[in-house]
Amino acid sequence: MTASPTEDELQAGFDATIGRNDRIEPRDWMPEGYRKTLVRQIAQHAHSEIIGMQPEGNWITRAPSLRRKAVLLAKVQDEAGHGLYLYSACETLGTSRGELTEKLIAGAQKYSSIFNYPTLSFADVGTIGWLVDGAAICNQVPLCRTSFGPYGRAMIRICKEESFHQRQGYELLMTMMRGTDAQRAMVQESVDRFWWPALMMFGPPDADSPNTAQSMAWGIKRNTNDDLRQRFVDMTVPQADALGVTLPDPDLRWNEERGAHDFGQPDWDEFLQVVKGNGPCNAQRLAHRRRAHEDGAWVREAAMAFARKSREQEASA
Ligand code: BYC
Repeated sequence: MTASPTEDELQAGFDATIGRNDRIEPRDWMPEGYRKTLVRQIAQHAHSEIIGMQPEGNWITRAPSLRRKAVLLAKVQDEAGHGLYLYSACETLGTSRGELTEKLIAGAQKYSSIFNYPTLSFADVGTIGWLVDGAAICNQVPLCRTSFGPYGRAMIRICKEESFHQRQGYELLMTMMRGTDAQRAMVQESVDRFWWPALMMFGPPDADSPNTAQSMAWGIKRNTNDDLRQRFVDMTVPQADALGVTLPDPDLRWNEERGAHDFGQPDWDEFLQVVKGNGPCNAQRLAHRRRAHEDGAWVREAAMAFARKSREQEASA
């Protein structure tokens, strides 16, 4: 008979797996802090996908053509799918989707700050695709190599779909920029409102990010918040030039020495307020999510009853 491994041996095995850049799988031993950090990040990510359906969903009934409506419907539906993959990844860590949803609607778990801003014009649908999905791609491509298997595998499919979302947003904006002066002005006004909140999506500056160091040591995060923000700015500036829009940052310029753009800082006080629940749409987003959850109670009950009956029928057959 072999003795069960000690806590130190289990920790050493975990450290060795992380050190080799191999994946941790749900059946593997993991430190409680690692599990907790993953549940926190993946749940926030899942909630962002689900809450993120609201600002765009706002335009489904008013999309200007059947084609735009079909594209937008498909995109919003994709976001629901992303939420489900991520809740499933969380379930492999022992936390149910129901539990996480309860925490979200009680305001006890976060979701991305970006979805607390309103979508005031149809151009916002394009800007969200271009800037918000663009930022999401920058942040999420490295997460395909995250150390926890189910999270990394979910991210592969999500990133493929986000790339498609980004292109549809860019194509929408390009079409508007080739239209009338009023359409061009609508795009510029939308970009002016979304630029700074998009930069905030990457999280606080590294110096103020309490979780980054440990998450990087565990291979959960592969890059720091500031690195990814820089990557996003460098990727987006030439796209803005091609579109013919101005990014609303007087400090934005190419730095030859660094081989990267210098840029200004978002208003971090505003970020903190939005994360604390005081953004322009926080109350509206949570109220809507809470209502949808309550309205869906009968669907969940019916599905559970159906599953129970199917099991009983199978057992008696
Ligand atoms: N908004 O120590 P830090 C999408 C919180 S979905 C709100 O740097 P971490 C899409 C942070 O949680 C986009 N809260 O944290 C969907 C922490 O609070 P707690 C979502 C934020 O985790 C539909 C505290 O601030 N993407 O793109 O190391 C349609 C300190 O921060 C934010 C993901 O979730 C924020 N922006 O790094 C279209 C990606 N930033 O929990 C598009 C996965 C920070 O300690 N997540 N906080 O109380 C990540 O990569 C990381 O969690 C973050 C933050 C980079 C976001």
